[in-house]
Amino acid sequence: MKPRWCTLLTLAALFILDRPAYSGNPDLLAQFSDALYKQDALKMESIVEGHKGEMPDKIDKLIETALKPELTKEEREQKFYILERLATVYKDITGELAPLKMVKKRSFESRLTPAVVSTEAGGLHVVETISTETIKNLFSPDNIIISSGDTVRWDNKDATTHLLASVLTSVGEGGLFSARVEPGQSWQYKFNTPGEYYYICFIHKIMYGKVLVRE
Ligand SMILES: [Cu+2]
Repeated sequence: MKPRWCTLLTLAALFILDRPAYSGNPDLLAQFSDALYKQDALKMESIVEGHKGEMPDKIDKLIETALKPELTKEEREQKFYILERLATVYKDITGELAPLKMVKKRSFESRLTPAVVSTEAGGLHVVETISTETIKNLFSPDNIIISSGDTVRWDNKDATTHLLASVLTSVGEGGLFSARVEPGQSWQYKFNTPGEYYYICFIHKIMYGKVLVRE
């Protein structure tokens, strides 16, 4: 394990944020996050080992908890971060990847706006990268449903370079990578295989988008 400063700082911040919510109400996630903060791998494993049989079910329930609408964005991201670590330990112990994929998928989706069916003539759908007054670097629209054989073109309408579509195989299908796309330029991709494609900008890793390709 190669701890990096940013990871350690994130963990420290998560732990501090995590404390008030859980103190006095120790549960699986709280115990695990405590072990995670202490980098106590053995403890993390023993917590997962102790709940191994019920873990997929527990992870499903914990995902629902993380998606509760009353949570702030930070609280949600913190819960998903710990859940991802939990599901990773579960995968390492059992070899089962499904719960980890589900955590990543639901966490990713929690950052998107509701999906819209894109009905462009000729099957060419345009997604722009924009920055608004308040938010920098966005895909717009960020969550579209298209048909198999359609093409999505990403137009960089921003003042920064973006790597427009770096699809995460760890979350959904495929594995495509655009080139660097300078302001004013475009990049496009034809989706021939139905499935769920989750993508980020590889330069600004806080830019999230999804293309659902139907039959
Ligand atoms: Cu970007």
